[in-house]
Amino acid sequence: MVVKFEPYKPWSGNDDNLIVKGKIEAIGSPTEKIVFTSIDDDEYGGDTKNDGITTSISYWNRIHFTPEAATSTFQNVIISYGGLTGLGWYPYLGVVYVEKNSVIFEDVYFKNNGPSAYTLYLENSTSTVRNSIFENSWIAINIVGQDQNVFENNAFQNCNCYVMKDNQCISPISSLP
Ligand SMILES: [Ca+2]
Repeated sequence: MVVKFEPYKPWSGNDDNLIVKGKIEAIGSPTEKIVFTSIDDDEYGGDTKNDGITTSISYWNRIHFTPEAATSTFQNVIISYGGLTGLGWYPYLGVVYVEKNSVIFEDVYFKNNGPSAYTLYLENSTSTVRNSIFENSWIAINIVGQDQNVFENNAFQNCNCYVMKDNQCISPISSLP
């Protein structure tokens, strides 16, 4: 299954492309992944806009798990081209924003999300991130507030910072601007 999002429209008053107050059970398989991506991403689901090979891909913004949501699961999922391309001009909360909640990420391939900021934003979160890959991200995981998250066996490729906590990059230790 492929879910494609329209481009994010700044200042539209609608920053969440998908707001979760219930539960998402996105459970794919190793051979049939569930994909969340941009409408411009012709790699999955074909040329949705029927405009040929798209060279400039517009980013959608984010999936937001609100405090009232139940525990959700992403398993064998690809999440691509979310987030924002600009940094510092707008509150940035990642491609998946978990707010006072618990989400299980297992075998999730996060790629090309938020080249200027975060991919996964965990605020007072009790989430699990396991066997997942983060590729082409500025800050792969940002932890804010209480940290009762579990991280196991994740890989990071071409990320400036793997894990940031309380505005400090804790893995790897690096000097962020
Ligand atoms: Ca296209």
